[in-house]
Amino acid sequence: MKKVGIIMGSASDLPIVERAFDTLKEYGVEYEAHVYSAHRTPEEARDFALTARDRGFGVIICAAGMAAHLAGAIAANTTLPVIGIPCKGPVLDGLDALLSTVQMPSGIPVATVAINGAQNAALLAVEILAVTDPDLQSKLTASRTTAAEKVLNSDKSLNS
Ligand code: RP5
Repeated sequence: MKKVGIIMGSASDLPIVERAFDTLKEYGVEYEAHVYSAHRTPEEARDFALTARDRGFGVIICAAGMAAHLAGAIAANTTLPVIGIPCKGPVLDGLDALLSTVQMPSGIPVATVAINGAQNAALLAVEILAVTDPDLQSKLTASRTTAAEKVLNSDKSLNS
């Protein structure tokens, strides 16, 4: 199975990104995480993107806050799918990172999840890998069934 690459712009993003680690572990998906900054360590970020496909990665998740250009900078150097997590920073409630990540000009896509949406980023990565992995697809289906049952049980308990 292909691996998921997870890059965060700063160690300060780790508390948000940890949710993605947990989700990938739940699905038994191998991942490799790094702290690489688009502006503080541009060479390392670029090298990761350039070599990721040959090193067995199938998708890359990038988490960054403020003027968050990490996902775009990674996407510029790979044709692997890139998922961006805009991280909430000390000002503007993460709107700065959201717009910086989601508003990619045409030609270089970044699939952007919600502000701090690390779980969905991981799930989207799993869904991408599941396109060619029936076992992973079965796990995703089972998880959706469990989630639906939980909602329906909540509904039932309201009216009993
Ligand atoms: C971004 O700037 C990082 O992704 C982080 O969210 C934000 C602040 O970084 P630190 O100053 O905490 O290292 O590059």
